[in-house]
Amino acid sequence: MSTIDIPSHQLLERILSLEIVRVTERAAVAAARLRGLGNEKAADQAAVDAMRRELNNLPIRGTIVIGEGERDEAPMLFIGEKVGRDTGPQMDIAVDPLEGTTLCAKNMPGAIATVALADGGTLLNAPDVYMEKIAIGPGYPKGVVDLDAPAEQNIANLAKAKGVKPTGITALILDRPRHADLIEAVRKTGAAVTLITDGDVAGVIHTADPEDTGIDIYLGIGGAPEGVLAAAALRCIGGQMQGRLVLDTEEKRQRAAHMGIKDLRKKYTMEEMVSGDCLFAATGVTTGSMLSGVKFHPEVIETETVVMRSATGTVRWIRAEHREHGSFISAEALGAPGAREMSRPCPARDIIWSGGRAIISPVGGDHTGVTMGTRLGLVALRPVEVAMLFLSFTLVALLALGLVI
Ligand code: VTB
Repeated sequence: MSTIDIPSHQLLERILSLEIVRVTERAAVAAARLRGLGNEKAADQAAVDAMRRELNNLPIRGTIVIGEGERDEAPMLFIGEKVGRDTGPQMDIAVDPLEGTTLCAKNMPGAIATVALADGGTLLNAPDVYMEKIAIGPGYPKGVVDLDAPAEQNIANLAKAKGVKPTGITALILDRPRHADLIEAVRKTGAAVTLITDGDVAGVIHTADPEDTGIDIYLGIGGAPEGVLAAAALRCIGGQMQGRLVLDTEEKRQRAAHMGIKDLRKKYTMEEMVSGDCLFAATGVTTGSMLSGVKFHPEVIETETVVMRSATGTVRWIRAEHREHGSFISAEALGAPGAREMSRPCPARDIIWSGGRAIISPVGGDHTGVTMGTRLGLVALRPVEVAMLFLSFTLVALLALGLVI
């Protein structure tokens, strides 16, 4: 058997840029099975489990640097956890298996599964606190906006650099009471404000393509983990970003110090948050302005992923059709409603959920299903439909019997 020789310094760029897609795809599908069920925790847990499993398949010595929390509060993907096959390069990993848990639980647009891989020791070890953020896309002179400048100033500078009036600028801001003054200040300049309820990783990424997204600048306070992930993405596609941790209690300051942060008021540039080569990937869970959500069809699960490489700035949009459902966590394993009702063994079948329907797929793990459905091949049946079918068969049989007699 022939082997392909890839210099180790290209491993990250060449091999992992496709392997990483599987990581976010699996997490997205797992979370998507629980879309709209109002259970943020379950959806997040499903994504975490799936992502962790895939990360452990990668040929890397990985350390979770941005994760689900610190070890005692997060049993999996906690900060400091080692992942990968314990072979290959040392890598720092930032994960947000379900960015926008609320969006997923409410089946609202914009939930994603996301991950960033970077050379070991190059990602900011940020605690799970808030971060003040400002971000713009590529093509502007360095320093045209600044985290410490008033919003009015930033809008005016950006408008000038773009060659438009402030009315030609749109800022994206998380819709939170803490941003009331910021929103007012931006609107006073004549600039428009687009508000989002969650999902500021995608929010920051939007600034990279204002023509398409209509977003010129991201402003405001969001999660620090999301800040580092967004910085990784922007590092790949170009742009400017600054962030500062919000360490407003003694407990947070201690946590930050414990993680090696010396200057607690430091204003980080994008290059300081992600100081080496990195890869970023995100798969849509619910359809949003950046990515389509997971689609469950009878035979196929569809996903859409964006994967970016800082080394070359390549951005790949990968629309995948998955037929081997066995490699995804099944609905039943996740305790999706109704799964328990269908408890007859159905080897080599998987149940996928689509619009409240259990769909029995011809491939996959040894889960359970409606026997009738499996015999008919690839059909979607609700329990009530199975009962109707049974009744019809019985009626026909009785009629036939009557005719014979
Ligand atoms: C943002 C948003 C995330 O957290 O980072 C936000 O982008 C910040 O926290 O999707 P608050 O909700 O407390 O404002 C998320 O909403 C994820 O929880």
